[in-house]
Amino acid sequence: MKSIQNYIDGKFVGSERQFDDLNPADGTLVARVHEADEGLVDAAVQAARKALTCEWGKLPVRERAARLHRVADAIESRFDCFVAAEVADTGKPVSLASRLDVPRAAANFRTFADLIKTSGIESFQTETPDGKNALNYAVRKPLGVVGIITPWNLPLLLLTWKVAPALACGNAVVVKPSEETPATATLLAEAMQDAGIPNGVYNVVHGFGRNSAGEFLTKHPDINALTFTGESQTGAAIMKAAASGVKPVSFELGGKNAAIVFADCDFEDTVNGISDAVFLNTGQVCLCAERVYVERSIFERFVKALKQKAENLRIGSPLDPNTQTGPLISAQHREKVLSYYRLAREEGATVVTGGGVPHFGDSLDRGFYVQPTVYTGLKESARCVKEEIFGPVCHIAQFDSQEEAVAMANDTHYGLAASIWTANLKRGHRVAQQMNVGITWVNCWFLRDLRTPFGGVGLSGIGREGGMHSLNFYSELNNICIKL
Ligand code: NAD
Ligand code: 6OD
Repeated sequence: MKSIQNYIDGKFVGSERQFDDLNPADGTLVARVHEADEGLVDAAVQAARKALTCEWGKLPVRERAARLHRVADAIESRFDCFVAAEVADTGKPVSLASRLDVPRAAANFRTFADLIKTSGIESFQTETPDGKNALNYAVRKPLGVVGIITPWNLPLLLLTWKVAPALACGNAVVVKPSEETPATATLLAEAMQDAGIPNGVYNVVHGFGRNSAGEFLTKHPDINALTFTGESQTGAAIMKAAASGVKPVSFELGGKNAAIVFADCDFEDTVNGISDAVFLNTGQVCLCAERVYVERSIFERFVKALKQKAENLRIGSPLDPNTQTGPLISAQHREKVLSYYRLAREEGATVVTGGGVPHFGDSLDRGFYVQPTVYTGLKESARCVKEEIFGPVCHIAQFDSQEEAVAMANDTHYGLAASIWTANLKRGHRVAQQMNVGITWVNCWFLRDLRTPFGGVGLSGIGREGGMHSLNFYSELNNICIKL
């Protein structure tokens, strides 16, 4: 049986306590995972502290950047291993892991390696009271040891999104991947070794949240900053832990994202775009649109078209290159999604399509699949319209005016992403600027430029990462003022 170990100070480290890593497509055992206890988490933090004072902390920026490019090379040279590990852990289709997750992991390292070499810092010539001048400039320094905690939906993509800028800024990291998807974080350790990243710079501890590696890491006094992607409630617990040491936090949390479809949109492109926005990764992307608002004159046509898209999605084995939709991550998460499918009916929804579990007649029946689902007819106050479901499901409502659409889209405690679909770009700009979110797409969805700010407002997060925003989070600026 395969085993997945912690990675501490350049060594793979086992532990007595282990837990199962299951394949969501059929419930089979992928590996036994070694859970880090408090002692191992401490060893990882101390290894990271030591690494800061050794070779890594002294490397010139261009050499650090070169090594991060080598990490990207190492990911690319192990492409098939990363894809296979991500597919087995998450159940996502092999086509998706190959075109999104693994290429993005390499791109994350390349982007921040290049950015750290070319980024400047502000400077000011300052007039002084005695009629002379002073020069102010800032220098960028690492934060120290960064604790990184990540979820299961895009495990490698989201982990490297934080590891790459943290290392580019000269920090050492201790990462705690989701207990559901531990494999690629440990595989990344091998890429780090190939790339000549010194021992202790990248450490992995496996385990759960409360009373396990996640909590041990967030409470550790020698962590200098915490960056987290996951549920809003978990973010609140981590914030409490960070508060005692007044540690900086960066949070990318949940969403209940809206899409607004105007009657003048390019109909076919929009149906394709919304279908992706609702169903990609079986709806397990924080940016997915669970609320779709469609202008009344095209409402019926749109509902029919999205129903057809949902019913035509090829659900099946993640290993089949033609599969478009895999299972949900776990039996527990499937129960959560199915509880919302039941609730939608109780709340008076019209089931346009789906609402249940598909049947395959083979081993996939032991997997955690649900049907892609579309609802209409719910009140805006319904729990299914207010709460994040995180499955392949959306509710479609109609609107008559732009103001009404904007008001409904913004009526949420979340504020991660929105998308606007219209041929009228003036309106696209106007509506986009009224969205209370961190990211708005017009006539597209999840189109990423890694230099742009990424994050959410309200329950969707604190701070922004991406480009300079990442460099600013993962470093401290020391402003130096020189009287001339
Ligand atoms: P989760 O919050 O349950 O778990 C995320 C990570 O936190 C896991 O590694 C888990 O072990 C750890 N954790 C849990 N409790 C902890 C605690 N008390 N202390 C320390 N660590 C703890 O989230 P999930 O179910 O893995 O992921 C799905 C959620 O993530 C959804 O809400 C989704 O919207 C959100 N998400 C947000 C973004 C974003 O960029 N905004 C991206 C991906 C996922
Ligand atoms: O693309 C990214 O950088 C990013 N953080 C995506 C998050 C997706 C959420 O599931």
